[in-house]
Amino acid sequence: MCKKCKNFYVTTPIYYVNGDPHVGTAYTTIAADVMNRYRKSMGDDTYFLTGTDEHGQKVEQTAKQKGYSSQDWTDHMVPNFKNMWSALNIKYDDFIRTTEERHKLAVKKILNVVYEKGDIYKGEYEGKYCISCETFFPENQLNGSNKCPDCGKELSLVKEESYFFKMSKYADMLLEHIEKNPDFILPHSRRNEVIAFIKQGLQDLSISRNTFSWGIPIDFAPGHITYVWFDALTNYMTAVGYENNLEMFDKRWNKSRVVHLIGKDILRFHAIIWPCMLLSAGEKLPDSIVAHGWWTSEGEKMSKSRNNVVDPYKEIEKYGVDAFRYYLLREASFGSDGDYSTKSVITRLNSDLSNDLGNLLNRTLGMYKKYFSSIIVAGGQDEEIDKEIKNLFEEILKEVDEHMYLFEYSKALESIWKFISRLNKYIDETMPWILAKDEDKKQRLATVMNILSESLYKIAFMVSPFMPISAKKIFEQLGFDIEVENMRIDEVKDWNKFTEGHKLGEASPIFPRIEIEKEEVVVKKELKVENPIDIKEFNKVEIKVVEILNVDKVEGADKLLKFKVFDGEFERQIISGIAKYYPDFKKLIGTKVMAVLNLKFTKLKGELSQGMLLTTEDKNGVKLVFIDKDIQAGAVIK
Ligand code: ME8
Repeated sequence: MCKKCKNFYVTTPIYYVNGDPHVGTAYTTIAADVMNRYRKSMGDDTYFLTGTDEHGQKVEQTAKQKGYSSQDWTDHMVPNFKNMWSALNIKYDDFIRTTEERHKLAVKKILNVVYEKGDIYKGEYEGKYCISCETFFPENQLNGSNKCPDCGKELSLVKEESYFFKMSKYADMLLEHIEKNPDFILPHSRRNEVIAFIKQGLQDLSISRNTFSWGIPIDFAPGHITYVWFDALTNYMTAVGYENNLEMFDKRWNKSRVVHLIGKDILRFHAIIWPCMLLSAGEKLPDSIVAHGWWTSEGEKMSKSRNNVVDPYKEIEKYGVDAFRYYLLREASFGSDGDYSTKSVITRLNSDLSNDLGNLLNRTLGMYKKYFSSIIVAGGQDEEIDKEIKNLFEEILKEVDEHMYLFEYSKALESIWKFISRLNKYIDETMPWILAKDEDKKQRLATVMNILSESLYKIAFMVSPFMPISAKKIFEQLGFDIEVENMRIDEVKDWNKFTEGHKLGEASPIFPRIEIEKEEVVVKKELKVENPIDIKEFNKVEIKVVEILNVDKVEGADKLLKFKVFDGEFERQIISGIAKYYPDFKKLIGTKVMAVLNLKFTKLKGELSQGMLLTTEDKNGVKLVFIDKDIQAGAVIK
């Protein structure tokens, strides 16, 4: 692991061009930008890549629907991404498009290397495919359903000649790598999910398609194009010279800390398929794959039909770019899901930015102006409380660095705000307004005011990766003209910036308070049924009340619980993946819940499952659907 590596390479997923960027894609891109700026400020030699994923059936279909050729459609969509990233103040080093020549050559190269290695063979693929997720689903992941387990959309049946990548061959090597490299998958909580998936047994991967043409042709397989994920994942190497600049590749891939930031939806592609491809190609694996959680909007899944997709342009118009960036990274901890709601945005921004940081700046500059006409005056010896502030700063720097190493943005900001709160308290404790009344205490007053001013300088530095524009404004109000992108940690460690005679700037509010009643809290929604079914279809599902007779863990499967239930006639065994939500699962014995009883029986982790317990899920987690105890087991739910 390249923990001390001074070269840092961060990537976002390359986004599909079938739709416009939105708050979800903005989130990952902002997170990557913040991390890139942070590492640069710590003295690293950084590289930041984003881009667009332009091939595949989904893009081809969208282009057709819109009346464009595939290439014209992608050309038409790319500026939407670039413009949004520019509006969000994203400073990437490269923007890759998978239709570029350099990428096509890189994909050809890796395919040929893997083929030469003997890891690709010809076969036939017959099975289900989700066009929306561009994913093949073997039957054992579907339990007889024809819906995509990830996005819920209808699956297509694919039957075609295909070339397969021997992914199964690399399962053990990958497991060993994951075990030996604890930071390979971050946050750590996501590691087990990947390990469990690999341990279920990896299947070889179909990596070519021959029933449509929007993709990269394969040299050794005439008539076939590359499976879009095999194509897309390679982008991370293309951009750093895999095919055309070996010197760059050595520096930016082999000798860098390589980090892929992604959403949890595409963790398996990055933590399983991609490393297996690299193992086969004989290349270094990325150092960390960091999967963040999912954003909902006002408590609901974001979707066009619900008309509740958060549009970053509107948000930055209302609150400003920096506030938007800050909110996203502060509100949800990076691995967890977050809910974007107008109320929480306003509450968060008013409390953290206007009250805590804004007030500290205004109070400090206001007092300096009042007591010393905004000209820095030399202070005296530090007292205990001043030393405490200085020590706290050292601690905070360390804390922030530890959190940022693990991509814990929210915790890093929390640490910075601990410093801000302490300083607000420091003002109350040192009471400059009292010191100002006493001529003999002028030097003490200057010491206190200098600690405050210099702390603000340090705060501006610490928040600059998150809020570069505001950081620059804080510096300006402190009397410094600084390019925040060029600032490095060594310049802020010491307490020596505010020398006698330095003139502070003018105070003006950087984070104005947002009045909640003025803000329109209107989310336009239209009542629409997304996948209508008729009553006959509904009646096919047998849902009944069952009584839980016993519950146990399933050996070797952390997530699963094994229920013995009574359905009014028979005892059944039902396996349910809810162990995490019921640590005291024995308490469930005797309760009555809802279950679907006419699902095909299936085996999970070798255990027979004769039905499915119904659950609900919201931001607090998953819960069984409990039924009044007076209702008998076997009662039909209709
Ligand atoms: O998957 N909350 O592209 P994509 C948080 N092309 N993040 C979200 C989100 C939400 N509601 N919605 C989307 C692809 N995202 C492939 C990637 S990489 C080699 C190929 C973000 O356009 C999140 O980062 O569907 C997620 O992983 C990504 O958008 C998916 O973007």
